[in-house]
Amino acid sequence: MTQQHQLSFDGAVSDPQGDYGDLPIKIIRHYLNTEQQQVLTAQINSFGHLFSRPSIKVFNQYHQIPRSQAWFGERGCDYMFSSLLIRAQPMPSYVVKLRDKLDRDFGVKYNGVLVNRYADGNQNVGWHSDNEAEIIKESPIASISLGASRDFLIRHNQTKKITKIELFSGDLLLMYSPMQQHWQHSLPKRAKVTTPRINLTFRQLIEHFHQ
Ligand SMILES: O=C(O)CCC(=O)C(=O)O
Repeated sequence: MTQQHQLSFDGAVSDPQGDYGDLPIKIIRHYLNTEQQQVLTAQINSFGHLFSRPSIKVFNQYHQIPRSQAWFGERGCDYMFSSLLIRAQPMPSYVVKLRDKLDRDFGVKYNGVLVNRYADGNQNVGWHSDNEAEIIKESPIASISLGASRDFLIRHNQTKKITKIELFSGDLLLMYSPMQQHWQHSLPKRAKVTTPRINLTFRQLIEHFHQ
């Protein structure tokens, strides 16, 4: 059964700092204030024992992912990552507060969040789309940045045109359909970055997809 998300996208990009053309995204700078960023960062760091760097198969060889990650979600919202089933851990309290704020502000109730931690600019994520089968079709993805500023790249699948956006601590990036169908994104290595960054991508999952 296909479930539909509750938010419609009107095509407008309201960020005054950038022209993202026809990209189905919206960026809200300073969505979280400094205090909110600090408490969230401290709490996520206190859950360090839940973070791991799983090995995934690329071209027949296993490689540890170049960042650490943890998956938080409601009961029944487990997540398949490169053929590894990751059981949902309960969301920390400030992550719940942020999830509820996104619901109030955008009318989307997220039930899962992938948290990536990049120790420094040598850690990254390669080109991919957030198109896992358990994500509700056409639901928007909300991405929050904390810590070091990093370049975020978006590449069109056909034209290969790349758009670079710098994401700063506290920024919210909303990715709407058909972002995951027509574009890929990545967070490239940046040697000059020496401090950590945390990213939370909130997703709407089909409950009990992995039974
Ligand atoms: O760290 C980021 O901003 C990107 C994270 C990402 O691409 C993902 O979680 O799918």
